[in-house]
Amino acid sequence: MKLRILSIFLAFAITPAFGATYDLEVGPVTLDVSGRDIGGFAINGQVPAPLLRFTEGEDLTINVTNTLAVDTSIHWHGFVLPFEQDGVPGMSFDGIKPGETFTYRFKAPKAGTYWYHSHSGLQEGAGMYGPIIIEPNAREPFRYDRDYVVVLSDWHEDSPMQVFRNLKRSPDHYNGIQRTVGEFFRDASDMGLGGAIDDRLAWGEMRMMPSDISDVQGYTYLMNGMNAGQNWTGLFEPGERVRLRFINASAMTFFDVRIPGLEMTVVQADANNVQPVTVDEFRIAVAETYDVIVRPRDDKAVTIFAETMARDGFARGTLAPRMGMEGEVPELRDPPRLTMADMDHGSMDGMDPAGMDPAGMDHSTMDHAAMGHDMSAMMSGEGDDPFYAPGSGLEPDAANGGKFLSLADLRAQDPLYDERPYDREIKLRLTGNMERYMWSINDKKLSEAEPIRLKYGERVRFTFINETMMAHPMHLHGMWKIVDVGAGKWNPLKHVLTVPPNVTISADVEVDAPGQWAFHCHLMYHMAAGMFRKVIVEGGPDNTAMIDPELEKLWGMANADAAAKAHH
Ligand SMILES: [Cu+2]
Repeated sequence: MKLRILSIFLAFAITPAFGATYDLEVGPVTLDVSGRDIGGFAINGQVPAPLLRFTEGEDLTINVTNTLAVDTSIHWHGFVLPFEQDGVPGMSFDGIKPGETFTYRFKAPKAGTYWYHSHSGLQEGAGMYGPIIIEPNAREPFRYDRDYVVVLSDWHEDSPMQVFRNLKRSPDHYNGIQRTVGEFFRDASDMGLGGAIDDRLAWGEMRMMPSDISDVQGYTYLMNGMNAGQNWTGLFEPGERVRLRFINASAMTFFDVRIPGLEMTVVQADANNVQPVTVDEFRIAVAETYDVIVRPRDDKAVTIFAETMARDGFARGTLAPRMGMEGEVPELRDPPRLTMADMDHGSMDGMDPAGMDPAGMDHSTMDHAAMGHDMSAMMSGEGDDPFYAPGSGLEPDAANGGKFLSLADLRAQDPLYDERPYDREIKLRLTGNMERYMWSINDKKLSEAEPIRLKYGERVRFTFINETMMAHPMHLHGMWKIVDVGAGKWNPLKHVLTVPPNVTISADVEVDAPGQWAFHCHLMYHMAAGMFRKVIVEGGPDNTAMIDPELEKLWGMANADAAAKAHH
């Protein structure tokens, strides 16, 4: 008996965060950020939803009440938690019916910048997303004086359902940068007419349009819910270190982010600390997060400039010593153009930093900077980044000619898993038919495919082979992807792995989370079109007890939770 009391006492001592209760309400909202009132979905009436700050290891109780006329859900993006709490209707639970309250209960995961969003229908694209900060229990390996969340998002005047219908009817409906006849003839004179014609034929065979850098444009781009004119502003004292927690909560938009005049030191990616790397610019894919530290020393304002990858617009905000100040706002650059050079699906040589590496090779001694390259690309001065297909025209450059962050630069600060060989490899070809707006994995959409079955305790290598002309930010729920950047035990952990066109990237997954999990492209309309798999993890401990049963009894939670449990 004495022992039991002691153990309860210890449990309290180890978990100082007692566990607070949070109440969220999902309901309709009207927003005017594009020049007129448009209806959407909000959490607690806000777009973005309120910032949630939890402490690592905190026992969370989150009541989500649905006041909509349709089902809803909230997914905790990037969280490692029991699968019943993951918030994906049809996989983790039944969803939250109109008028109902669902109680989520789980422990806050490890410290970092995260976000949350609806996983029902296309609600995320209509405003249901918000930031989360998990405060650490221990000291962080970097210093800062203040921090701001910077939520980037895209807002369309057409409802997400309307956008999806239009894409299905005519996939180029929202693609404003299709190649024109004029461009074709410019190509013709550059390449010799024959080359241009071959180029055209090749694109036709692939059923892709040559400018499918992004398939939905015409959004209003937002920073913390404000458009460029509303100019979200964060204050600083000159000389302070400011931590900016970038979250891309867009439905469909990649951003290239820079702060002209300031270097940014990247210290975290997807909630995992990385060895600091100083850059002038970085790309943030849909659903990724990057934490950077900047140190403005002068008594003047600087612009946070988040230009879309397709260069059809930007989100903009300001860091300033005083409210009302503004920095210079740069011009949009020209959009990148896909070219056919080196786009050979048959052989992936030279553009395949991970896949060319047979199992058993010592990763830590591989020099991808040298090996991942195509020689012609190196000689043309292109191809610094092994994670873009050489000659594709897609590799980004920093606006000031400086350093642009590459996936290859990311190194774990403190590896979470021991290094070990993977047990087996699963190849996933990312596939699509742009003419019919169909997106799939291994040519099958969710409804046509068997779930991917994994065994608890194994380490599986997922090799993603992108056979389409668009980048796909692939998101696995519940488990980290250890991305093979050739750094061995220092390979970084990510929850979203972007696979650019015609590139192959591998990531290992330590299968340590029982249950059923969603695995999908995070471009909302690609997900909706079928680029999605259910992953079933078989075996392992029964992971359904979220809270120590002893404590649960002590707090009388077992009864209080009866109604919520009846939903499962
Ligand atoms: Cu996709």
